[in-house]
Amino acid sequence: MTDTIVGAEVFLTSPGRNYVTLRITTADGVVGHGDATVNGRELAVASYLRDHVAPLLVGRDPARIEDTWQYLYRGAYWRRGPITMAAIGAVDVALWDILAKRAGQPLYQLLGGAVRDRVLTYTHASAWDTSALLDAVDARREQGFRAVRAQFGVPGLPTVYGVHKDVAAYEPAARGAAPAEERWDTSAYLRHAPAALAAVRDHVGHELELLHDAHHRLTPQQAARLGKALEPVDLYWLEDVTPAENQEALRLVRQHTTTPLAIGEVFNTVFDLHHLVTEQLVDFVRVAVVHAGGVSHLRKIFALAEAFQVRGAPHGPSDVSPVSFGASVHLGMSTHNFAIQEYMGYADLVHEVFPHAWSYADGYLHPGQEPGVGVGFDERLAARYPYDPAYLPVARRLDGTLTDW
Ligand code: GCO
Ligand code: MG
Repeated sequence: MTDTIVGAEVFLTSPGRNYVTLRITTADGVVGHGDATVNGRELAVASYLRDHVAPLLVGRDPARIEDTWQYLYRGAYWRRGPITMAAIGAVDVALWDILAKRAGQPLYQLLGGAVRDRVLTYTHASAWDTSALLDAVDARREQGFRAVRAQFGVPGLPTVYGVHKDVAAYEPAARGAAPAEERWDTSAYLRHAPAALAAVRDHVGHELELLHDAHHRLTPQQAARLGKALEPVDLYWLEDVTPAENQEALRLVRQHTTTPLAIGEVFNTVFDLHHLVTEQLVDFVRVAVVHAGGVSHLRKIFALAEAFQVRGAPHGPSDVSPVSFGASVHLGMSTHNFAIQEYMGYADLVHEVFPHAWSYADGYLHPGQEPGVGVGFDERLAARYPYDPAYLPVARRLDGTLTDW
């Protein structure tokens, strides 16, 4: 018997930070959840879903996941881009959630079953100066993490991506009606980064995997120099060296360094990265379930990558909600070329608003055995924390020119 979608509701909540959640309900009373959070643009994607997508879902068969995906993607005409793809991603994950619940199986079983026992994860360690950074990395090792991303302050700069001077927990979006302004100087960063990362490697020895995020700020030539300088540090990856628009930039970087490269958290479709994959210009693609059209499209991206020995490693900051994070862990469980899942972690309240079956232990994640994605949404608790405007910072060079944050 086919089921029918009878409702699609959108919820905005801010249990410490903003999330956009979609709930799809079927005539048989099955409920599926999806995440549509786009950090700093939450209202736009909520309206896209409420005003343009929800009315089209009612009456459709929830099991026709691929057809619904194509309908929303091709049917919009103005396709691709973060808002459209996050909206489609939320619908896609909610429909996979419904399908797996109806089957009485955790999602990974429907995606081909487990190819591993558990999913390797990495988390963040950051501190303004090197000695505090070593302590921060040690604290992550004590929590069992086998891979850690290290970010540090840069002498002469008041602020740096990934590091708060005064508090240990880093959250890039700040509350308020307009973005904060930061200062940036790539030369100062390039002078400092190799020594800072070498100090971390010396401290931890060779057992721990180390990662670093350059957050889109370098020219191809600067990126090549940094990659080369970091070769002795033996990074698991160097992330987002150049801005997203220019796939060709990575050719030059690749010619000059064997440091593994990761990119993709701001990419939304396979078309944003197919040259990077087919020419083997990167080692890891970091596209997130939420920002790239959900489980259906991310599977296609990873399938393309598999043919070229490129591995999947989805974005998992606090602005990816526990719903799409859970879906990502199911993909990790069932996708052969899935390498590692970023896990920035969530405030306690976020775990309460989104009770979940996925779990962390000893450096690894597991999606759990609950039917579906295994992530709920406590609507009443969420309603106590209404949307609260917050923005990612913008960055200016020392002369005041706006640059990539
Ligand atoms: C990462 C990212 C994040 C982003 C954030 C923006 O690697 O986790 O770079 O920290 O900056 O998700 O919303
Ligand atoms: Mg990043």
